[in-house]
Amino acid sequence: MQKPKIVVFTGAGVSAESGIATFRDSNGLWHNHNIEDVASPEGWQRNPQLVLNFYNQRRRDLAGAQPNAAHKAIAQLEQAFDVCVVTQNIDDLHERGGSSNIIHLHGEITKARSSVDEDDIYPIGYGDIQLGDICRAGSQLRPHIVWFGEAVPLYGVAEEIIARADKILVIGTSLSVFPAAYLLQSARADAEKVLVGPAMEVVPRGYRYIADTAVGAVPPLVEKWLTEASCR
Ligand code: BV8
Repeated sequence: MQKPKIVVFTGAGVSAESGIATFRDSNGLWHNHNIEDVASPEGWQRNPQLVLNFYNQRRRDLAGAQPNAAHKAIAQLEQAFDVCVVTQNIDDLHERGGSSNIIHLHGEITKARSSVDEDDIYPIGYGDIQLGDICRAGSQLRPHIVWFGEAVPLYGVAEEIIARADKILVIGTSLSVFPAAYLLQSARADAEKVLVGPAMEVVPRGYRYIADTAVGAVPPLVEKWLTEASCR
C-alpha cells in the first residue's frame, strides 16, 4: 500500500533550538551584517571577502551545532509516510537529523560552486572558501547559496511535490521570503495543514496553528501521526 505523502516545509526557526541564529530574530542582521552586503550578488561583486568571511563563520558555527529533537522527529516520519522536507535553510541539520529526502530551496552552506557555472558544485563540508579558491574553469568559488535577487531553481520541483501532499507541516518560518512563502498556496484544499511557530503574526488560511517552538510541538505531533498510521 502506498504511504501517505507529507511535505515538511521549514525555515530558520527549526534550527533555532540547535543554536543557529534565525534571520528575523536578529532583526535581519546576521552576525552584525546588512543582508544586502552579505547575501546578494551586488554584495558579492562589491566585497567578496566580506561575503566569504560571513559564510565561513556560519559554516564554523554549524560544525559545532547538532540536530535537535524536531529534526529527529521529522526524520522519524519516514517510518510510515513518504516524506519530503522542503527547507529554506542552508544548514545540514535535516540531513544529520536523519531525513533522507530534502529540497534546499535556498542552497546549501556545505557546498561551494563556480561563480560562472551554477552547475559546477563542490562539497566542502564546514571548510572555508578563500579568495583564490577556483573552479575547474579557473573562476572564483562562491557559496552554493541562493542570494536575494537570485532565482530559486528548485521552486517548480517543490511546488509539484507540495501539490500532491496529503499533509503539510510548516515549521519555523516567518513566511516573509518569496517566492518560497508562495509554496504554501500550492497545497491541496483537502490536505491536512499544520503550522508550528512561537509567534506567528499571520497564519495562512486553512492551516491549524500550534503556538509553540519546534522542539516543543513537533515530537508530540509526529508521535500522534505515527500512532494513527499504525492503527490504519
Ligand atoms: C527572487 C540564503 C527573483 C541566504 C535566503 C519585497 C516584497 C516581497 C518580496 C521581495 C521584495 N523585495 C525583494 C523581494 C524578493 C526577495 C524577498 O523575498 N525578500 C524579502 C526579504 C522581502 N526574494 C528573493 O530575492 C528571492 N529571489 O525573488 O528572485 C528572480 C526571478 C527570476 C530570475 C532572477 C531573479 C531569493 C530569496 C532567497 C534568499 N536567500 N537564504 C542565507 O541564508 O544566507 S532566504 C533566508 O531568509 C534564509 O533562507 C532564511 O531561512 C530565510 C528567512 O526566512 P525564515 O526561514 O522564515 O526565517 P526568519 O528568521 O524570517 O523566521 C524564523 C521564524 O522562526 C520566525 O517566525 C520565528 O518566530 C520562528 N522561530 C524562532 N524560534 C523558533 C521558531 N520557530 C520554531 N521554533 C523555534 N524555536
